[in-house]
Amino acid sequence: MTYDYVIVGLGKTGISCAKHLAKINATFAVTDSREQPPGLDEFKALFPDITLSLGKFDEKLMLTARELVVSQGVSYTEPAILTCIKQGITMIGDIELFARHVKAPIIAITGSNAKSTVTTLVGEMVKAAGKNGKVGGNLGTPALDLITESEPDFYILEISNFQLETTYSLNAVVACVLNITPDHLDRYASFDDYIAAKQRVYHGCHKAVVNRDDKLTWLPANHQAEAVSFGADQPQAKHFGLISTSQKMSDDSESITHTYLAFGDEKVMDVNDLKIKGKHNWLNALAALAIGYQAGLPLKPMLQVLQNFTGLPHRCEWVRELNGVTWYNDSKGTNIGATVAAIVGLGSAINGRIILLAGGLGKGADFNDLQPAALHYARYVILYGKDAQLIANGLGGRVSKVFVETFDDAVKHAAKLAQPGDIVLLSPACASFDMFKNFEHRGQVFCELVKGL
Ligand code: UMA
Ligand code: ADP
Repeated sequence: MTYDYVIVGLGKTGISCAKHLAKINATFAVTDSREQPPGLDEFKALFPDITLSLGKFDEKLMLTARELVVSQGVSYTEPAILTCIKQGITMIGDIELFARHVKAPIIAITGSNAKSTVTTLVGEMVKAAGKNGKVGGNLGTPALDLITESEPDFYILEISNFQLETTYSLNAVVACVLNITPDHLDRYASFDDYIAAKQRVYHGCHKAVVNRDDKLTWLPANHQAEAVSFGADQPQAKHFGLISTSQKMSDDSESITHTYLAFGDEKVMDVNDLKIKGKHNWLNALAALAIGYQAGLPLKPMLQVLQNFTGLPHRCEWVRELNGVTWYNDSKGTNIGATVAAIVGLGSAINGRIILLAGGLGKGADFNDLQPAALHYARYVILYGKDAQLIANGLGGRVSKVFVETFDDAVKHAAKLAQPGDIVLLSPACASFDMFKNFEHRGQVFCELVKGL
């Protein structure tokens, strides 16, 4: 028996691929290295007669496929997958299946951090402009689950670097790399390979949005697409940036500085009118405006979205004020770039200091990169989980740190160490899978513990 496709991995991605392939009457089988993959019950209910091989990657089965559809959480260096590639079997992912099938324009957003925040913002802006937009991808709803009989005006997809590796036909109408800082180094031979994966989002794109302050996000030199940039400095005409003005107060030497989101030399919004806080979120707002602008959306409705957007759960999410201490849940801070942004974004806006909770799976990161922000803003760093010692080594001797056994102890210790005016920030700079189901689960447990203080 041979199959059009063999799906590798039966999590959210695998299930969405099975449903799609059934809908287009393709023949397929499924394999997952686990005996009890998350999608098992749903799959058996939907596809009782489809071949399912569990407990290991079934190489024999995979070799009967015309194409492998590999879930992004499965490393493409798995021996069974490499054997198939050597036999000339194409390896694709869910985004490739999606791109081959849909007609409506795709807005594709990637980057080391801010993907979900900006993708959500652009989705809201498309709707505020009176257009029909469907939002999904790495953000949560698998891309294939967005497909229905009627096509929307736009698909707005958050795409991870793993998904980009197996995508060839994206041809996005607007493509954006928000920022690039090291992450997932346990799955890439080098940082260059990680950058190359991100850059794939620009393949065949009509228009691009790039980060002026991060050369790694810029279009390849010979690329034809028209690029609009966002950045922290004053923008040229038709680009997005920040304009700061300082007004001398009447008598004393004091002067107050106002910062605005700007489009060319036009000040379009005071950053204090944003509900999402921190300079990194000013840049996210600018990125969303630039992407919406490239998609042809009018400015006004986009600015209204920015005035109302309170941010996503687990991204520098305000949790509680207790005894003059403010608690924030930044559980989606799963790499050092994110945690540095959260520390600086929140730390620079308070007189107190930050008590940082960090730990979990370090994914091969170099925690020296966390030291400058921790030295400047942290009163203590409370460390837990598998790579706590690795983080401690990176932080060096001058950062005050405390090791705790359990996550519960981490929260209790933070409550003891924090002083009025301080912030306690969960931004682990690590993946959560050593102690939790995922980053959402980690954030939920944190919020429950904080509310229980
Ligand atoms: N796994 C096995 N054996 C298998 C298949 C999977 O052990 O045969 C394990 C792997 O450890 C893997 C985990 O299962 O890490 C999840 O793999 P998956 O690709 O099946 O996960 P899905 O449930 O399909 O969810 C994935 C993304 N999760 C991961 O890549 C871990 C979800 O993004 C995404 O919403 C979903 O696809 C739909 O696109 C989350 C994520 O953490 C937010 N993404 C990573 C990130 O943002 O850093 C890339
Ligand atoms: P992603 O989907 O890429 O993980 P999110 O919007 O979920 O992005 O944010 C993930 C983390 O990155 C959050 O912890 C947030 O504090 C941090 N973050 C948000 N915006 C930025 C930015 N512009 N630069 C660096 N880190 C950021």
